[in-house]
Amino acid sequence: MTDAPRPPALVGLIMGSRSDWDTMRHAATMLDELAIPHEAAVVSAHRTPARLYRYATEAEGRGLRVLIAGAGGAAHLPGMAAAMTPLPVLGVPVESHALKGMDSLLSIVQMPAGVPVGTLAIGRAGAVNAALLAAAILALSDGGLAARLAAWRAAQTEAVPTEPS
Ligand code: RP5
Repeated sequence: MTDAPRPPALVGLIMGSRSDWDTMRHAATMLDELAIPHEAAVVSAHRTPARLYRYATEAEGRGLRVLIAGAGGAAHLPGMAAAMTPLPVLGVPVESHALKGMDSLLSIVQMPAGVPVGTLAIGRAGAVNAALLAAAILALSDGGLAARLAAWRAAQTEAVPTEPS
């Protein structure tokens, strides 16, 4: 028996380095939980600029609908991707060793007017929320996904205990 062909990716997860995967895997896990087809790639603004150019300029044509870009330090990846694609770009500041991700956050959030990046929190929370925000964007035109997202949120609410310990 052969595996069913995988549906084409709707979300592109990109990151500046393999070292970012420990953070960005949380976005991938959430996308998996919501059954959102996605792909992941290392695309560095500084070390592989030609790869970034190709990825960003081809993303929409390949069928991607949202990009999630994670980077740390001088985190130019989300902004440069946003400069080269009409797709919504969600930026995840990866926690850096030197400055605990403040450098990543400020690099990603402070975009000039006209080139928006939806900036999330530093680290795991940002990665998870980027996936949830991508899901909310896609759910606007996908009723099945809207239902899965609503169910996920209801389950989260249900799981919060009343007692502190
Ligand atoms: C950035 O530099 C990457 O996004 C990563 O967060 C940081 C460090 O990269 P490595 O030196 O670990 O490859 O471009």
